[in-house]
Amino acid sequence: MKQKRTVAINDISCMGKCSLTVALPIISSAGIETVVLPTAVLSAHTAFEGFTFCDLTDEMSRVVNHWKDRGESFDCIYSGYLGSVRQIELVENFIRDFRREDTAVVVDPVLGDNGKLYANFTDEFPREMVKLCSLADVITPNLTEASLMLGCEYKTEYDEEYIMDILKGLSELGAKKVVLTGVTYDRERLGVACYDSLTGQYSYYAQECIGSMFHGTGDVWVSSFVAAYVRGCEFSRGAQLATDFTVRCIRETLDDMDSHWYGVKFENCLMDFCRRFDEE
Ligand code: PXL
Repeated sequence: MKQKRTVAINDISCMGKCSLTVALPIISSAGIETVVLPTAVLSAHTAFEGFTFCDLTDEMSRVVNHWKDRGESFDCIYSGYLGSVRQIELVENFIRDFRREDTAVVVDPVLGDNGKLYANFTDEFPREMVKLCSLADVITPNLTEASLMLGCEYKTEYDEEYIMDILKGLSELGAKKVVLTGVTYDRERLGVACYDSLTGQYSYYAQECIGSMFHGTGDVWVSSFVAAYVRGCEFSRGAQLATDFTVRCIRETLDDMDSHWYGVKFENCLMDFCRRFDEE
């Protein structure tokens, strides 16, 4: 049987467990070939003081041209952390060049968290990200990224009607399916709100909220969602599996937060994760 193949476009934070160092093992563990297109190399992710950063935009163009010459193709194109407007444009062209009719394009519009744009991004960055999202089949913003892209106020108190408006607003940017992550209606349960604009279907899936902030969990969530989606899970079912997996990874880390402050122990949960697919 032909093996499914995803390309993950993201940075390599050499230490700290986010972006490619979680995408590669998680998507591979589901039996999917994971080709990588690194956008930058950092000594560690940006929560580590004194991190180094090497931009790879020029090298990305050379890598992409090689693949184009060879006529390579992908069942899924997944993009995450992008470092510049030029890189966003490069990914837009990548999608145009490599997308087949049955290619799933998943864009995680990494822009910020807790109501704030990440420090290294300019104000024009969200506008450019909107253009990239318009080419996607699925987008997976958190509420900060949604408000930055829609140009609306970031709220921490809201109801289902508000989330529905946000989901519809995001789908009007062009992506057919939207998953809004980090949604809580009561502060006790935290989860994801899904909207499929083709069927009009809305769903919400949440798990018990585990207080503090965990680095890299957005990337763990999207990587496991991509794995499930490429394995053929229905959109909202994929979002549920990804939520369950992310929560398991967080629980696995709780007893060791002092030494493991920078990421979650997803490694211990991979075996169970791939077994889930055989049960589906
Ligand atoms: O998890 C998102 C992410 C990806 N890549 C780098 C980051 C972050 C979040 O801070 O710093 C380099």
